[in-house]
Amino acid sequence: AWRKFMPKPFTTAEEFEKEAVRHIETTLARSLYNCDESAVYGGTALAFRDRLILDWNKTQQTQTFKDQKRVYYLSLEFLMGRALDNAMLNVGQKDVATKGLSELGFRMEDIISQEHDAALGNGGLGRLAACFLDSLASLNYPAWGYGLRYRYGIFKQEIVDGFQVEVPDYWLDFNPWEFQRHDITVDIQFYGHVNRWQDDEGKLQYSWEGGEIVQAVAFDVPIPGYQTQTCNNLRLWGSKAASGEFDFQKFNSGEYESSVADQQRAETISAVLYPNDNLERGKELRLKQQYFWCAASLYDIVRRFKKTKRAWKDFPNAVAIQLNDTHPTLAIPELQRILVDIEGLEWDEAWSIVQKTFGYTNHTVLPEALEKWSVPLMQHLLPRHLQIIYDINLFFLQKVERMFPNDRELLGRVSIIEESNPKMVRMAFLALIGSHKVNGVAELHSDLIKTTIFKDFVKIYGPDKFTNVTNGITPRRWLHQANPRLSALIASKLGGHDFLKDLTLLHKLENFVDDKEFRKEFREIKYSNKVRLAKYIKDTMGITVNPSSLFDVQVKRIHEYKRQQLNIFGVIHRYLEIKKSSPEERKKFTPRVSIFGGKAAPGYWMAKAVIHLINRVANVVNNDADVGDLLKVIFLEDYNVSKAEIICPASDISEHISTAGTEASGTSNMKFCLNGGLIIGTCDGANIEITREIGEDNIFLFGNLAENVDDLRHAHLYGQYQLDPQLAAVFDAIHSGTFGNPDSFEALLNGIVEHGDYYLVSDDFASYIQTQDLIDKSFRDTEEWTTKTILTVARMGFFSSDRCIDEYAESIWNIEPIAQEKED
Ligand code: 26V
Repeated sequence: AWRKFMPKPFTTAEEFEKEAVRHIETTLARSLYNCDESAVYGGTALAFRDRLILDWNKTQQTQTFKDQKRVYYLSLEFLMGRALDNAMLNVGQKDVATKGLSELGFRMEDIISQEHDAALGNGGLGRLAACFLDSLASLNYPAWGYGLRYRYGIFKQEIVDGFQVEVPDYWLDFNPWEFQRHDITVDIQFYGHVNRWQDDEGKLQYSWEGGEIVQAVAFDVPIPGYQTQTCNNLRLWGSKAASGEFDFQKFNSGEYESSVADQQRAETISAVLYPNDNLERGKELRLKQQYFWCAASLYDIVRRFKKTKRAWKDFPNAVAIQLNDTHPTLAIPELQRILVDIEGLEWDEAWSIVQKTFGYTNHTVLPEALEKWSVPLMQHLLPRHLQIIYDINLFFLQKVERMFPNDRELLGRVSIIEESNPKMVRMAFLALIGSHKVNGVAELHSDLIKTTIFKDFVKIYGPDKFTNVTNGITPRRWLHQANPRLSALIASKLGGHDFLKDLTLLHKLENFVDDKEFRKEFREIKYSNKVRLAKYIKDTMGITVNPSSLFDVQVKRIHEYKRQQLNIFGVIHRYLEIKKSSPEERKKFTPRVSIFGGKAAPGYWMAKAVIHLINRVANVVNNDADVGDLLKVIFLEDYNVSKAEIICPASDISEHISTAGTEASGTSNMKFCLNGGLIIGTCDGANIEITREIGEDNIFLFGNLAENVDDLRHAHLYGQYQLDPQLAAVFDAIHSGTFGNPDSFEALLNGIVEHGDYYLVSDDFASYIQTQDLIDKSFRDTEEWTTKTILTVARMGFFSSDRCIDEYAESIWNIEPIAQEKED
C-alpha cells in the first residue's frame, strides 16, 4: 500500500537536475548562488544514493524472506576508493547525469574527483575485498561484508625533499555513502575474569565477568551490483563508550575531564587503520580492534540466525563466514564461546558447527607477516578466549597424537601455542584448525603453503582441506570505469557490454587482431590514456613527459620483496649507459618514462630509503641535458585507488618483479594487462597463470624460479657468489655521490653486498636488464607490440573476480545466487 508513495527514480537529464538541485538546496542547505563543485558533488551523490537505497532495501527484504544461505566476508580492510562513478555505472544513468551536469555548467570528471577515496586498506588484500563485494552483488549472491569504520584510513603520503612524510587521512567530513544505524549496537567486553561452577547436573559452566564494555555501532554502506537490482550491504563497526560507561556519576561530581577521556579511549579502537602491510607487530590496540570487530559481527550474525528459529545444527546451512587472512581468527573461539557458554551446546556439537561455518584465505607466506599474539596479552584482554583456544589445541593435539603416536616434535610444530618466552598463539594454525577449507590466492602460492607453513597439516587433514582460488579483479571498475574508451571500443566489436558480466567473452577480440581500423583505435586509446597521465604529472609535479615514450610503471606498496630497488638500480644502469654513449648511439635508445608510486609503512626504514633513492635519481636524471626525453623518472605522490584508475590504463609496461615465491598473487598485474599494457615479471604469484592464459610471447618473464631460491640464499650466506658486475657499476655510481650523499643508501646497498641479499637482487639483475632491452626492441616494432597488447586483453577473461567468486561460492561456501524477479 505504501508503494504509491515511493519516489520514482529519475530517467532524464532534467529530472536528474531537479533531484540534484533539490538536494543541494535542502539536504545540503547550499544556495545555488554559491554552488561550487563540492556542493554539486554532494547533490549528485545524493540523487544517485536515493536510487541505490530503493534497491538496497528491497534486496535486504528479499534476502531475509528467501532465507537462503548467506556468506559473510570478514575483512579488516576494504579499499573501496570512490563510490559515485561506480554507483552511476552500476545502476546506470551516468550519461543522463553527465548531460544534466553540463547543463548546470559542470564537467562530470571534475565532480567525480571531488570525492575523497574511502581508503580503509593497505594494498592488495583490501582491494581484493572491495572487488569481491562488487562481484558478489553483481552475481546476486546474498552476501555481507563486515569491517571496521576507521576514522582515519591509510595515511596520505607527501614527498618532502625526496622523503616520505605521512599525513592523517581524515575522510569522514562528508560521506553520503554510509548510514549510521543508531538502533544497531552491540556491547563488547574486554579484560575481566572467568567464573567456573557446576550446574545442577554437575556439568562445568564458564562465564566471563567484569572488565570493561565498549559499544559497537553499525554503519551500513550500500554495495550496488552491475546492471542488477541487487544491492548488498557492507557493515562497518564504529566504537564508542557504552551508555552506562559515560559515567554520569563522574560527570556530575566534576570529573568531567576523565569522563570525556573514557569516551575517547573507547573511540580509539576504531580510530585508525594499521598502516603495516605484511608486518606483524603485536600491539594491544590491534588485538582490541580484531576482537571488537569479530565479536560485534558474530553477535549480529547470530542474532539474525536466531530470528529464523532454526536449530543450531542448521547454522552452517544458513551461514558461511570467510576469514580474509588471519585478522578475524578470533571469530572462531568467539563462536565457540557463544555456542557453549551462552547457548549451552556441548563442546563437540559446537565445534562441528564452527568448523563447518568458517573458511580461511591465506594471503602471504612471509614469516614476518604471520600473526602471533602473546599468551599473557591474550590472558589479560580475553581470558575466556584463551581458555577456549587451549581446549581447541588440546583436543587437536590429542587427535594428532592418535594419528602419529610418539612424534613429539610434530606436536610441537603444529601446536597452536608456540613454546617460546613469552608463549605465543599462532593465529594461522587456529584459523586452519577452525575452518573446513583453507585457500591460497594463486596456484603457485596455494602449492607453496602446502609444502611450507602448512606442510604438517596436509599430513593431518589430507590434501582436500586445501584449495586454490586464484584472485581476480572487477572489470566494472578496472576496465569500464577506468578506461571508458577501451570498454566502448570492445563493446562496438562484441555487440554490447555483455563482456562486463562474462569477461571470457573478451576472447572474441582475437578475431579483430588483424583489423587495421581496430588496431589503430586500440593504439589511439592507449595514447590518449598516456596523454592524460602525462597531464596529471605535469599538473601535480610540473614535469613534462613525452607520451610517445615507453611508459614503464611500478605502483604498489614499497617492500623489499616487491623489489622496487631492482627497478631503480635498473634505471641507474640505463642512465649510465646513456651517459657513456655517443650522440650517434643515443639515437638508438627507446625513450622511457619510469614511473613509481606506493607507500612505505611509517616504520619501515629500508622501504623509505628506496623511496628516497628513487627521488634522488629522478632529480639527477630529469635535470640532465644529456638525457632529455630518453629517460624520465617520476615518483607519483600518494598512490591510491583513484590514482590507479588513471595510471593502469596508461602503461606500456608494468613491473611485477618480486623474488620468486614471495608475492602470493598480485592483482595490479591483472589490471594492467586488462587495459592493454604488457608486463615484465618474475615467475611468481598470478604472473604464472597470466602467462598460461595470454601466452609466453606476450609477457616478459625473467629471473630465478621459486624452487631455486633456497639454494641461492644459501650460496650468498656462504660467500659462494659474485656481485653482478653491472650492478657493481650501479653501486659505484651511488657510492661516488652521483645521487647525493651516499650515506643515505648505505644500509640498502649493504643488505645486498654484506648481508646475504635475501631478495636476490644481484642474482636476477643481469636477466632483468636483458629483458628490459628486449622490451625496448619490441616496443619499437609498433605492429608487433600492438598485436601483443590486443591478444593480452583478449585472453584476460579468466581474471575477473566474478570467476573467482563463483569458485568460492561453489567449492567453499556452498551458496546460490538469489533468483532475480522481473520488474513489473
Ligand atoms: C598483515 C598485517 C600484519 C599486521 C599489521 C597489519 C597487516 C596488514 C596486512 C597484512 C596482510 C598481508 C597479506 C597481504 O596483503 N597479502 C596480499 O594479498 C593480495 C590479495 O590476495 C595478494 O594479491 C598479494 O600478493 C599479497 O601480498
